[in-house]
Amino acid sequence: MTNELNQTPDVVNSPYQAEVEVEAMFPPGFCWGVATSAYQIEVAANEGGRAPSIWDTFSHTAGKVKDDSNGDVACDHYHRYPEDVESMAQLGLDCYRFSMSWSRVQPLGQGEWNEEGFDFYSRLLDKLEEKKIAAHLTLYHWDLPQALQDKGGWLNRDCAFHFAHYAHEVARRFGHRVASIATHNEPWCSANLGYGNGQFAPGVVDAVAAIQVSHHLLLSHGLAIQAMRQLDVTAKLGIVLNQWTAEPATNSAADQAEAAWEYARSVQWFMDPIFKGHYPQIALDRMDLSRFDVHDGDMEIIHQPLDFLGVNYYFRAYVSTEQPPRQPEAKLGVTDMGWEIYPQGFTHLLTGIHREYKEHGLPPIYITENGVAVADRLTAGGVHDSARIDYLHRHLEAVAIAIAEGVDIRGYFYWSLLDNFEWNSGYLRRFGLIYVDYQSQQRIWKDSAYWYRDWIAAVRGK
Ligand code: IFM
Repeated sequence: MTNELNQTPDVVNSPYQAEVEVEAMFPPGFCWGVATSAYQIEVAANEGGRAPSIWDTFSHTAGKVKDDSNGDVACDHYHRYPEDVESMAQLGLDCYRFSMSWSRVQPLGQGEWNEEGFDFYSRLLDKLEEKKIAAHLTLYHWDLPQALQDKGGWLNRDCAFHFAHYAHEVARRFGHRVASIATHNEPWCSANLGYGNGQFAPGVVDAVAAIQVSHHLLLSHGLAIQAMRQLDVTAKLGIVLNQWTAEPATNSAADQAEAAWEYARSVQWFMDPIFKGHYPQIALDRMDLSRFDVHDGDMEIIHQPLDFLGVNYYFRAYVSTEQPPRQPEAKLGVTDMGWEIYPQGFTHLLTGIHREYKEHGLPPIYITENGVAVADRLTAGGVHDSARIDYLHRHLEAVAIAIAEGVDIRGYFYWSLLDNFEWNSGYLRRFGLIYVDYQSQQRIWKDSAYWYRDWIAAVRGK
């Protein structure tokens, strides 16, 4: 893996010099967008018949969120969505990725549907249609109805079947109004942060449970795709995975083996079942899958043809077995999340999955998330976030190189439109192109928003 990686052009040394060429490397019809999620922006926690999700419970538990905040109001997008869609139109976006709050449309996660909840999403879609912005809907961005958690959540196999039922109903209502439906956002996080280290809701710390949960999430994905396919919807169907390359710190056999294992348990753990119909061999060699509840036929259910794959990229994994572990040089620095800025990894990742899965039904890829947290400061003159512009430019360049190397990438969604509730970091981290003053709910365009608008216009002008 290392040798192949080293052959990819070095993004660190090339940004800006080839600006015109890079812009021209995006094919006609490439879709430019932004992404958000329900709990992070909507939330109007107690309005419109919405019931609590696991994130309401978690964020209201003392000590779970760094600034002791919650998503009760967040960006008040539930009321301000017309203004937010207006901003998207002014940015010149083709597409918008958002998630549906399951407990808004089905408060208990099974049984009764909440019409008021569906009405909200219908009004949002009306507004997007009016502005000719294609809607890309994610069914699950981590906010499981609390009522299902009370029955065991994703550790309970039944949850997968409830999810498929929910997917079917959403597709029945909106499957002809949205451009795509993704089943899950970043199931790696739901399993490993929700159940592995407990940093995210529901806050369970149990490595074995995390593996069982990841299997149920994959199963729910397969069941949901099957359920939605029955409806003959026009929406493209897929899943969104967060991915990274795992790069060994040295050429030592130990580092190389550990990097291969890291890649297997994060990227291939989800990709192999979906595209190859089995868990990665290296994981099967290291783990005793018979300890887990995997039924005959599950892998066939998970292994459904997809119309698209969503890839979220933020950083690489730098793998060192030395003690203390070697740290990456971080030539481009780290973000406000403490994540290394490493655009080369983006190209490596995309070309790598293309190579590995193209013979296994890999569909067109959308970059469904990529973005940066910056310690933005609002001044009288605005928000001068040159670091975000630099990040964006370098990562778009990395995507362009992957396209030039033959990867079929159809769109890019910046994370995120607005500053928002950054999970266990609360409101301490800002990813938005648009600054949110949480006291007044005023939205202020950062320099990066103007830059992204002009970038999109320039690409279209080619
Ligand atoms: O804010 C999150 C998003 O919800 C999922 N992907 C990563 C983002 C930044 O941490």
